[in-house]
Amino acid sequence: MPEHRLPTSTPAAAGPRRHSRRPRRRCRLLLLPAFTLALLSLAYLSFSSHSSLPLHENVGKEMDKRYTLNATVKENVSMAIEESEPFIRKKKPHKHYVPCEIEFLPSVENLVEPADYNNFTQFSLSYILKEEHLAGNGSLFGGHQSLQEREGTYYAKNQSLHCGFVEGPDGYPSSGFDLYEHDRAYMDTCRVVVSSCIFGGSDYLRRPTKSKISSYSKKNVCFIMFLDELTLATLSSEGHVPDETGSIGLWRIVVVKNLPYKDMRRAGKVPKLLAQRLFPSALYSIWLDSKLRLNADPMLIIEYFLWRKKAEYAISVHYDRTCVWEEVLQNKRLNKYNHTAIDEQFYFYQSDGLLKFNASGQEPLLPSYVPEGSFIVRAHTPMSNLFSCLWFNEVNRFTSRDQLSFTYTYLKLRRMNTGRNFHLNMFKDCERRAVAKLFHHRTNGTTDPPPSNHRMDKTHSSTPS
Ligand SMILES: *[C@@H]1O[C@H](CO)[C@@H](O)[C@H](O)[C@H]1NC(C)=O
Ligand SMILES: *[C@@H]1O[C@H](CO)[C@@H](O)[C@H](O)[C@H]1NC(C)=O
Ligand SMILES: *[C@@H]1O[C@H](CO)[C@@H](O)[C@H](O)[C@H]1NC(C)=O
Ligand SMILES: *[C@@H]1O[C@H](CO)[C@@H](O)[C@H](O)[C@H]1NC(C)=O
Ligand SMILES: *[C@@H]1O[C@H](CO)[C@@H](O)[C@H](O)[C@H]1NC(C)=O
Ligand SMILES: *[C@@H]1O[C@H](CO)[C@@H](O)[C@H](O)[C@H]1NC(C)=O
Ligand SMILES: *[C@@H]1O[C@H](CO)[C@@H](O)[C@H](O)[C@H]1NC(C)=O
Ligand SMILES: CC(=O)N[C@H]1CO[C@H](CO)[C@@H](O)[C@@H]1O
Repeated sequence: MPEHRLPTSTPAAAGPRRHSRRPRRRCRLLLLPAFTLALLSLAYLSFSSHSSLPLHENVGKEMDKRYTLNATVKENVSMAIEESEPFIRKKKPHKHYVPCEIEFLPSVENLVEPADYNNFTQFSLSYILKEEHLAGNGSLFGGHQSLQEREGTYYAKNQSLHCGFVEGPDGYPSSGFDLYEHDRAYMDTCRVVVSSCIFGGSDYLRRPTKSKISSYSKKNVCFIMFLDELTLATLSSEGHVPDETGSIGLWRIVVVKNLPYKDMRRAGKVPKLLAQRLFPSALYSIWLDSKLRLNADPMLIIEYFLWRKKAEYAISVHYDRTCVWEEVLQNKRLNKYNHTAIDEQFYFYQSDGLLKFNASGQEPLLPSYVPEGSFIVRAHTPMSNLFSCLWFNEVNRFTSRDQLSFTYTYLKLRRMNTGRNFHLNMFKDCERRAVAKLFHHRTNGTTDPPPSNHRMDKTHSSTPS
């Protein structure tokens, strides 16, 4: 019988994180039975027909049906969606964004973390958990980091830095992102995580395509959907009520109380960028925006985007733009954010060396300076965790438009750590479309389902119209 193993290496960043030691030990105990079960089920699967693992079929075959919308509907939909795609689409009506074929492994069987994979830059990070002084720039949750402190955090070395979840002095109210103890205990056990969030009732719940998720992943991967109380109430009133295990389909619902920012988009950056803080035992995590439906197996995603590419962080390029200059213009054109604040951030970055994208050779080479951050795959290595903290700190200090700060953060990290690489895989947008299906955000103030020519979950037929 072939050998079946989980990625079992210990987290590379296992340094002196005071609060991760004990949970990890507990998590091993908890994982042991689950792991045995998984082995048994895999053994069973390898002797049964493989019909329950149709992981390789149809990936990338299906055209993105959005582009078959007729002109009238297109016009109306474009007013409702948050991302800037409709603007581009109107200008370039013939540009079609289609998924491409991804050569995933045929199944999760025999999946083993490659022996030479976890050979990344080593150092240990700890996080500032509490601040006594509350002066200076910044929110309480993000901490009050001076520019001088900020500069020091870019070095890939043993250090303690701000990375969200900062609390004030004793007796001070919580800085936010409060979770129930039972959810926190569950999250502490997760080794591989898929997560997403909906805050402010801004979206529908898109369930992962069950037929694409292996039973191995169903058992061993945590699927966590963070909701605020408003969104939970909205979804419940529409008939999507968590079952007795707190789940809706594969998603385990985790309610977040006391969001740390009034701006819901900024609050959404906490689970998006800080998986290493929320899941202290996790080795791998996958983030997807709520506008996406997961359409591939998480373990196969990790194999393809990280292991095979020897990468510790994977994010797709933007479908259209490559230069931060264009991104700034587009953000202003669509009034995404206070223009003055965008300019302050942009000028700051230029004064600290941000250049225009030049396809014919800048080191380090990147296919684009603008990411499409709705789908992120990462190994929780020291460099990857450091980058996530640095990126979050930019979003906390400047605008919440994380596409403006991604490349600056990456380039500065590289520049300040020559010879200590950060292995980034910036993959094609069409690959993102192959693993996650794109939907429109919910229209504010209505409970209309997405246009009817979008594919819907069968289980969503109860959505009110
Ligand atoms: C960094 O931390 C690791 C683990 O705690 C330790 O083994 C190592 O000696 C430290 N390195 C330096 C330069 O302090
Ligand atoms: C476009 O869609 C709308 C709404 O579904 C429909 O009323 C209209 O007839 C369609 N127009 C064309 C040209 O198909
Ligand atoms: C488009 O929106 C307008 C105004 O909101 C509405 O009157 C019209 O019926 C909508 N058309 C379609 C096809 O949904
Ligand atoms: C790890 O990386 C170092 C430096 O890049 C290299 O010398 C070494 O051979 C690598 N080890 C493995 C097991 O790949
Ligand atoms: C706070 O922000 C202002 C303007 O952005 C800046 O001039 C000042 O240096 C910052 N203070 C600290 C302590 O970082
Ligand atoms: C826009 O941002 C600037 C600089 O951060 C700030 O001074 C101004 O009050 C903001 N304007 C609005 C309307 O929020
Ligand atoms: C882009 O880089 C190439 C090669 O380094 C250089 O020759 C060219 O002038 C650069 N273009 C711009 C617009 O900076
Ligand atoms: C502009 C607008 O309609 N905003 C509304 C979006 O939805 C929230 C919550 O339902 C309302 O409070 C806003 O007024």
